[in-house]
Amino acid sequence: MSKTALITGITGQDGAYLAELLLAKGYVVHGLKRRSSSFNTSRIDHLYVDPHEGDGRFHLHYGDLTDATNLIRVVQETQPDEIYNLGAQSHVMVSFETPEYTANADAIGTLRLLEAIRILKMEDKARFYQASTSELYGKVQAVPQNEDTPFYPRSPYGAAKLYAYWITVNYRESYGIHASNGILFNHESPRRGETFVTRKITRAVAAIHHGLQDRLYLGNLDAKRDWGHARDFVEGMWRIVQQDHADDYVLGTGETHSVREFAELAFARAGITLAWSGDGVDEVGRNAATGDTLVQIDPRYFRPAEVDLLLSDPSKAKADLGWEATTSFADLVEEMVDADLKLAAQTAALDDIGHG
Ligand code: NDP
Ligand code: GDR
Repeated sequence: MSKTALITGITGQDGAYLAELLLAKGYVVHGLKRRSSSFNTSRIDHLYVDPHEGDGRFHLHYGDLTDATNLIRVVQETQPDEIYNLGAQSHVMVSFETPEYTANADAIGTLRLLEAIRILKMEDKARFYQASTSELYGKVQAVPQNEDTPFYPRSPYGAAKLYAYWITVNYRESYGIHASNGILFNHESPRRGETFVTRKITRAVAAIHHGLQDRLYLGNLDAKRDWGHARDFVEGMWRIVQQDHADDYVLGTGETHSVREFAELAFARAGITLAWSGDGVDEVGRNAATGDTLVQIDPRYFRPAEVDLLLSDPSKAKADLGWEATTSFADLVEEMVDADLKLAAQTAALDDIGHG
């Protein structure tokens, strides 16, 4: 008998990789997608089988984490063995603009799903995975950060995810639900949303390379992140859910790099060496060969409170799950730049024939 999974956030970066992984393992996969006035399923369109053309194992349901009755109905109809709660307003900077909505979707949304399990008396059937985050560590208390490092969130997003983390622990301890947190450090891919810093950089590098853009505006170049590849991390999520006993795990690479280093490597992949000069908001990154300014600081991208340094200690995941990140920082940057160079080449070609 194949297992059934329900994924919230299936249209996002991780949802798409996780759906692929579970389908490859023989699961029936149900996903929650939001109604939108334009198509929002580009990351998962390749998985969809038109019901008129075949009996696929991949099904989408309209829904939203802010809508409890919808969640209860979808859980009841799909009877999942495993629920992966990946849905969230996931942008840290945007959470400062939309703190209440972020709390509603990311914190109370998690509670609504857990309550759905309880209301439907599925405590013994449905295992639950919560997409927790290294943003919980926030203001640096210690490095490297592991499952015992104290939390100190630095954004409405981090604070909402803190509630989601603890309510997941609480429902495990109170009601015996197999509920686990994956405390995941940053993970990226060519499918990464365009406004996260890695993808913003790789798209700009590609656009600059093809003459479609002159300059890239960034905020804090000195923030350091532990960046891995999303494909590795969804495998870790699945392994967490397969454990006999639910628990909380850090997943990360154990390496940290600055935004500046990411930009240097990304430009280098397109054959451009960056040379930095100036200080603070006046710092610029020039093309070392031509002197053209390619990177400039825009203070609009500075956050009201910043997370300066994230560095994981993923040793518990290695010991208990046999999980390790397999993609190096350099390979990640290369894959992302190469994918965006291809996309930019298509745009440039369309521009050339007057379709831009
Ligand atoms: P994305 O932003 O790419 O995807 C978020 C998903 O959540 C999208 O499918 C989005 O739908 C959906 N969503 C947003 N709001 C709601 C809502 N109110 N109801 C239902 N669905 C909603 O995020 P990632 O794939 O990168 O991350 C997945 C999860 O993991 C998130 O919870 C994120 O906070 C967390 N996380 C991510 C890390 C990372 O580095 N990527 C690290 C640690 C945690 P739509 O497509 O319609 O916008
Ligand atoms: P983060 O990712 O906040 O770590 O959250 P993001 O890529 O947005 O920022 C990383 C760091 O880069 C700095 N930065 C910029 N960030 C953006 N977005 N745009 C810029 O122009 C820019 N310039 C510098 C930021 O200040 C920050 O320090 C991601 C999300 O996926 C969360 O959902 C997830 O929980 C965490 O990773 C782990």
